[in-house]
Amino acid sequence: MPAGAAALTGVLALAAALAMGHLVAAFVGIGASPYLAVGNSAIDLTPAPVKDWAIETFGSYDKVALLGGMAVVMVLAAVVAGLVSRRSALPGTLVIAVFGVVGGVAVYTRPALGQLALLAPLAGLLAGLAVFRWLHALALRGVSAIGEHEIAPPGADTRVQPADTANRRRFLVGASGVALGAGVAGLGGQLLGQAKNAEGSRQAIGTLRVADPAPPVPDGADFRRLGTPAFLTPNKDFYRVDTALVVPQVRAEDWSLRVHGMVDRELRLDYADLRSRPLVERTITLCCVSNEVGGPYISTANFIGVELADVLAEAGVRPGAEQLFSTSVDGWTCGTPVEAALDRDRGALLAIGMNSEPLPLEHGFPVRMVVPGLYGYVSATKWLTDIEITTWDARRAYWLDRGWAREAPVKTQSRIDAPEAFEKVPSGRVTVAGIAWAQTTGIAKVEVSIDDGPWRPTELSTAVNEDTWRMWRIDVDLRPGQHKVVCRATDRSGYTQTDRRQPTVPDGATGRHTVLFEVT
Ligand SMILES: Nc1nc2c(c(=O)[nH]1)N[C@H]1C(S)=C(S)[C@@H](COP(=O)(O)O)O[C@H]1N2
Ligand SMILES: [Mo]
Repeated sequence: MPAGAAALTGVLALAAALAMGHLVAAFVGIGASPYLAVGNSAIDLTPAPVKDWAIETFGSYDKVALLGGMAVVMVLAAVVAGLVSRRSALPGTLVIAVFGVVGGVAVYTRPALGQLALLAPLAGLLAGLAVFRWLHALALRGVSAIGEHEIAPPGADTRVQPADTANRRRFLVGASGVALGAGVAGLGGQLLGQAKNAEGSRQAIGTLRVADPAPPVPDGADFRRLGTPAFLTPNKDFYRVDTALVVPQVRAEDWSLRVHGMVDRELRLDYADLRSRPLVERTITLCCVSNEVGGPYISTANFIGVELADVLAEAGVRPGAEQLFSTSVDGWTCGTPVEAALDRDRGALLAIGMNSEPLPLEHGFPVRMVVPGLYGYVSATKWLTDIEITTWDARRAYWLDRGWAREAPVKTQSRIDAPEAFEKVPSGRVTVAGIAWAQTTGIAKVEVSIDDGPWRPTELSTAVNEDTWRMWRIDVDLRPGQHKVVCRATDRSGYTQTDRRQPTVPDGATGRHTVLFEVT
């Protein structure tokens, strides 16, 4: 096959693969575009000095430079893949497969993309393979015609020449078709993706001006050097629980909230409206009803938003209303007791910010609910779009039909973070540390029992507020061997967490966290 046709075959297969991947990504989340995902992974994997150099050299064009550089490298690789496939399609097929795997891995390892995101690199891979094999076959057909022509005695067969031209034309028509198709698919993906580009919308929001900031978290609020979590959970580490396979993409500009049902005035709020109200910031610990005793589904953030009670007062909640039935853009629903939402002491928020940033997409951008003291599934609707004030009988929220309780206040609990289960620690003085929480009440004390011995009080971290977790620690002298530690929290109402074990269904696990470890 002529070198030109071979190179063109490689390049067009690449174009088809990237364009198809980009188009499918417009539907499953533009971050799944193999081109962008590889680019994003490249950014993450680039050593800091190189990154700094790129930013210094290219300024705000650093990403354009990266994507351009990637394009050059990929086109060169595609040309080579085409050239080494002049006899057989196998080498090029292998190169495309490798590209496909790289794209797939890049998409798979991107944070905040669901499994469906893999459809994009998969579609790209299939398109690349199909185009490559098809154009390759077309190009080879032209060649076999030329071959016949060359071995035929001169002047013996003049009809070969038209056949050769016809095959060449067929290849060129096919190649143009692929180029056009790839162009349309790529552009279509780009336009569709931009139209739904929630991350772009989020980036454009800028700083949220908070009228009433949360008090700074004091130094002694955590024992992170002893193994507890940091008091404020960084957004990227904040636990995530939801039913969304693909993170819903809502641009702030397109968002609105309808508040209706048993109200005097139906409200419709948009993002600009919400943002222009006096914003408050509250430090709140959120946790999930699916958290096992000792489990990880608990985190703390500074949430920024407007008072839910203010919005409800504006709408005028009618007597007899029992639940706030909220719905997210992806159809998930949640029922929150009206008293909890109206209770100003509790301080529920329509949150638009988290740890000084606009909400991250996976935590509900543009707007979510946060109600201190209630498990997330009855209070913390992400990607919120509708609140209906109604009765318990009129509406049933998502998890109710799946065995979970209608009302689910957070249970007083505690967890051991250090030592870890089955950890080997050096003998002598051993530090045991962990967290405890009793939202809306506050932690009064945490005790531990070592090897079934007496309960011993632990030192508590500086309290931040009653809606947040509190850290605890104690030093114990232990002989070498196996040891067991159990913890229990008592809240400010005087209640000590029960040792009765109950599973997470229907309204949250109970029991006491126990850790076995070894002193060596
Ligand atoms: N739209 C939507 N909101 C949701 C959920 C969901 O599945 N969909 N899950 C809820 C549950 S069960 C919890 S525990 C919290 C978790 O919030 P996070 O992912 O920001 O930590 O979100 C709540 N809000
Ligand atoms: Mo949850």
